[in-house]
Amino acid sequence: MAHLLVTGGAGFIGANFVRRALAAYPDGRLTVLDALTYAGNRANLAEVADRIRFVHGNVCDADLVDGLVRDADVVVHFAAESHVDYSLQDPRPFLSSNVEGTFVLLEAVRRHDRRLHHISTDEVFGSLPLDGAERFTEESRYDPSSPYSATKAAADMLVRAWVRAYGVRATLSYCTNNYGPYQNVEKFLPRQITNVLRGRRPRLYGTGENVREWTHVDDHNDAILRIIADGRVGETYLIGSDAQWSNRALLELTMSLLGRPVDEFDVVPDRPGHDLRYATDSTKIRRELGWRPRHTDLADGIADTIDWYRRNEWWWGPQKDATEARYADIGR
Ligand code: NAD
Ligand code: TDX
Repeated sequence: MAHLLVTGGAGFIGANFVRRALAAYPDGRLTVLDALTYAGNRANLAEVADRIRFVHGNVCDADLVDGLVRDADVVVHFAAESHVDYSLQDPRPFLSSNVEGTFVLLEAVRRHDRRLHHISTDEVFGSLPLDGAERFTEESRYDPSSPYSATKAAADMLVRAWVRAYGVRATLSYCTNNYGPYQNVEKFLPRQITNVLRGRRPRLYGTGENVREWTHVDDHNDAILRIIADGRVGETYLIGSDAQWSNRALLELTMSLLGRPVDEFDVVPDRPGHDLRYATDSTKIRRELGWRPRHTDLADGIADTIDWYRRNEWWWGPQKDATEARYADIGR
């Protein structure tokens, strides 16, 4: 395998990607660049620490990035500020990491003519009406609702322009909501699971009717490996499992899997600008690259995830109080 440079490889999806890429290519070389923000944790890579080079640094550091990109063949760009609620509270780090960081990386990739895969999100397409069968496609119009999704959209626009203007060899993918091990306790499922494990009540925003499509992190990462291997340069790919659930229904499922009464949660004030529904049509990657989600039973996937959080309180425990204190500040 080529030498991979993985930005954001100490975060949730990036660290799962690193393990998956090394399992798929046991002789591969892999370098991780990660700033170790509150969301990055070297413990996420402990099992593979002796098989990778870990560089503690920022994607906005042009000199550092230039040298790392020069030494790599393929760059997989996960590094980003990723939490919508925090972006509403303080957008600045999102502009720097998500927009400027992508710019710095693109310039290095352009100088050294390296292959880039850029990780985006279905959130850049905004909100679908709750009632209706419409789904996002690769042709959907960008219409972001939060500072997070606006900065992800801006980064995508830079990547698309660098492909057209400079012939940069890049692909982009837009995945739906991920779940699985090592997800930060700020996100919906880990927050609710760890609340219950700590004897606290889960917190549902607003009516809870908002719909998200849940894709297992390993399915997302398998799709990325397919795109790196066989994706067409300049193309964009949606990645989604089709498992669309309202937050309320998903919370009830999670409560029952935790062995708790399904209505034992609090309703809290809604997120401003809360997108109503995300749903994707991922026909393109299925047809062109033969990708399929393997985790097709969401209840099974969540049961495994609950089990992981039960067994790994050493991992999430230290973050939990600070995360809930931050939520208390914003009243959610
Ligand atoms: P995460 O917050 O768990 O991890 C982000 C990682 O990036 C952390 O390790 C952090 O330290 C690092 N990072 C942040 N800013 C950096 C910078 N300036 N320089 C270097 N490293 C930096 O996020 P995640 O959930 O793993 O998401 C990874 C990527 O996938 C993001 O680009 C996100 O937009 C995208 N995405 C996430 C989801 C999801 O459901 N979580 C879905 C679709 C797309
Ligand atoms: O406590 C909560 N209660 C609640 O009802 C939290 C944390 C969230 N929610 C709702 C908001 C959303 O409708 O649950 C849904 C999921 O929330 P998040 O986990 O914050 O995810 P979301 O805002 O949908 O964005 C996620 O998917 C796309 C990731 O955080 C992004 O990084 C990714 O791009």
